[in-house]
Amino acid sequence: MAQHQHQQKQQQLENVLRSDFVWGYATAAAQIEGAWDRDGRGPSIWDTLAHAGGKIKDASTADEATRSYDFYKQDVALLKQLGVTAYRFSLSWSRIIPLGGRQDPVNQLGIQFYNNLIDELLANDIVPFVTLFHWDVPQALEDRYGGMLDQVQYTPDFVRFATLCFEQFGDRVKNWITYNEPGVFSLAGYAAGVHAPARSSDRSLNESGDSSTEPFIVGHTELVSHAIVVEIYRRQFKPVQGGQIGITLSGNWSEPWDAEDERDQAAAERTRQFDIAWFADPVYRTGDYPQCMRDQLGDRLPRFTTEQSKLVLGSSDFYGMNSYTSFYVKHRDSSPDINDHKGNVDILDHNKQGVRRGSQSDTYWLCTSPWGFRKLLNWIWQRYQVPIFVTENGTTVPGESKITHVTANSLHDTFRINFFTSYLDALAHAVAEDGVDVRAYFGWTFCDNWEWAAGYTDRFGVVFVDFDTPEKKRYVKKSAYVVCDIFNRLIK
Ligand code: PNW
Repeated sequence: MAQHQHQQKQQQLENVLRSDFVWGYATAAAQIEGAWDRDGRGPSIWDTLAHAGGKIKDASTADEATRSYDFYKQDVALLKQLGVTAYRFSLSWSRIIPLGGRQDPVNQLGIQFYNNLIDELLANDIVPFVTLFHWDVPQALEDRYGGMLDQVQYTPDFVRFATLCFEQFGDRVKNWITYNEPGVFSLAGYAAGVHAPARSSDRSLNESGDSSTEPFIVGHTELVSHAIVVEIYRRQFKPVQGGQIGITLSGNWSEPWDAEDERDQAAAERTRQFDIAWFADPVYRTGDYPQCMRDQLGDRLPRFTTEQSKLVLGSSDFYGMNSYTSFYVKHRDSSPDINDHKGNVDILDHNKQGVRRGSQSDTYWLCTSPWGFRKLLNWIWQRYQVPIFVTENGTTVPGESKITHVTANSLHDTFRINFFTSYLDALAHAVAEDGVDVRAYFGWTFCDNWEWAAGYTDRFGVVFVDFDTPEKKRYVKKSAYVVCDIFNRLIK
């Protein structure tokens, strides 16, 4: 009951989003393509992790996933049917360069696949938003030099991959995202050790790694290589191709546990900075990490050279914003643990008054909390002052993970409808009443897919996928139609 205290009765807004506002759904190559070893594709660190066993909840792999490699035409037709004006997807680096490195051969069949997909989207008037990196480092680079832990060796390899993509696809792709969620990639892969490449300090969980240093090294590699790629795009490609390029950051809203307690207010702000400003301050504001991170982490946080700092500052044409939920944050009196990455706080589901952050989804960290989404849009806009593209936002539905075969009931996803309705309402109010500049929105995700370490158990799609059928049959859920109606009402 208490959670409803967050919800206020608000008028239904109309025509508040720009007439050129684009919307659609986002996906990632590793989660949908399948065809993991077909037509010359090399393995990524996620193929290795899944095949090794023991790390994926349902012991599944992404070998087939939703088979969008085979069914991309049907998927584009379905996207069209759902009314979208844009589609965000990522490129599988090891499909394009199977071994990943700057001297390694290019796989023409990989290039061909993405050419086909891009052409199919354009033929249907759907604008492609292309992410270069969505967590799938080529395994060969991990084996050669430890992937992103080696900034010196990794960077020219990523630069070559990115440059090849601009050359091959940039005549038609005008919206580029370098990295998806550098923070989640670093923390889940190198601190918690639950994502590829599965490293952490916890020897009961992972063979190697150091949760106190590696996430920050990897984050630094991502920021610096992102900035180098953006500089190349702006100098060599943008003058001819005329597109835009940026980065997508994850971030949830942190609310003080006791709104009256200055220590909790400071703790919540510190957590926002560890969560978001870690990457956003260098890129949009100062060219350096936040002071509170330097204070807590000292020399474990890498330093930018003067040249790197100049390159990183201003290196994104827009703010790519992935956000799902909100948390309550309480200060701690103890000194921070060496493996802390959140600013030495307790992260809680309820505030001091016992109000819950929102209704629980099927995903342990995700509750419906649109009240925080509006606050977060405002915080980002005020701190960084660049146009916001919401590049991911969505939810699973309680109980949906237990459904394997489609039923009429499983397509009536009321919980997801409430999620999208309330978040889009919050977004519309942030634009119309708070003056936040939001220009794009992508729901996560198009169809149920391989949800990383959760395997096929977490269904984030607005399209249901029957994974037991050979053709991974798709069924549209009701939320897909509701989202389309909402944008028809909101866009001028
Ligand atoms: C994102 N969190 O990851 C990824 O970009 C997607 O590939 C993924 O499928 C989707 O969200 C749903 O999980 C996140 O803990 C993982 O706040 C965790 C969090 C946020 C985003």
